[in-house]
Amino acid sequence: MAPKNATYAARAKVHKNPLAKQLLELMERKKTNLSISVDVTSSEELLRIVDQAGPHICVVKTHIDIVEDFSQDLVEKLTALSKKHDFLIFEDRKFADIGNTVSLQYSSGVYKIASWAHITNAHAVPGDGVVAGLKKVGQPVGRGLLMLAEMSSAGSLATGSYTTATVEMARRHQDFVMGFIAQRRMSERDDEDFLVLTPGVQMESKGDAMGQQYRTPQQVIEKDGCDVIIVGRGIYGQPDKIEETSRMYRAAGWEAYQRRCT
Ligand code: 5BU
Repeated sequence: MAPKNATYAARAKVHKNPLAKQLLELMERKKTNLSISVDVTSSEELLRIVDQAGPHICVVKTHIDIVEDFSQDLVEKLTALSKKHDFLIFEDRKFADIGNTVSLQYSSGVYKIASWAHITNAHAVPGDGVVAGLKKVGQPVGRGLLMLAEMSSAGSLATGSYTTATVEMARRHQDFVMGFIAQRRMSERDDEDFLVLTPGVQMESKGDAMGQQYRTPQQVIEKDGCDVIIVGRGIYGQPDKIEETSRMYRAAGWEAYQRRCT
């Protein structure tokens, strides 16, 4: 892996995974390591939030199955916003079934996730077949996969040897797996460079009533060596201040990255 203090630009130059390279280039070009998680149930509200946060983010993370009025029009508009503001779309689907099933869940059904989400993620619990099933669908159309190596929630079972085995699984599929959802940097090896995208980030609160645990951008990026902060309620929780709050988290994330690089 590139040294902890390597810049996104330097890592982009040599990265072999196409989606990881694309994201690192985007982060450097736009000077942001902020991803917004837009967990709202209306298409109109989702698009409004994304349009306002758009200038400040590198990734929009969705849970498309919570949108009550989902339609193909939503994904077309979201895709148009991703071009307008230059960000990638990450559907936080957390696939966790046998390869044959996940390949159908990823390509088909109501959502046809692979047709619009640049990035998705999967649990390692089914074994390598889950990656094989997603790769079969996603790789030919240039998609990337994140493995869930750790979770932000209290009492998560994704720790210790499970996390280690997840990293091993990712190593076997580096042409498709671009990195991890985790709470810290996952590898110090200099022959690999997995991106780490980290949820459970907020500056105001330490957690919620259902086990979510928050850490600050400084802790996540500067101390624990993660690459992207994922912020949900910390931004969309104040619907009238989306632009302002996104700007603030973007600045906090980028300053933490710059301190890490020096
Ligand atoms: P929040 O509002 O910032 O707490 O939202 C966090 C988002 O990240 C939400 O969509 C979760 O589903 C997602 N998430 C998480 O919070 N923790 C995890 O470990 C993983 C995903 Br994986």
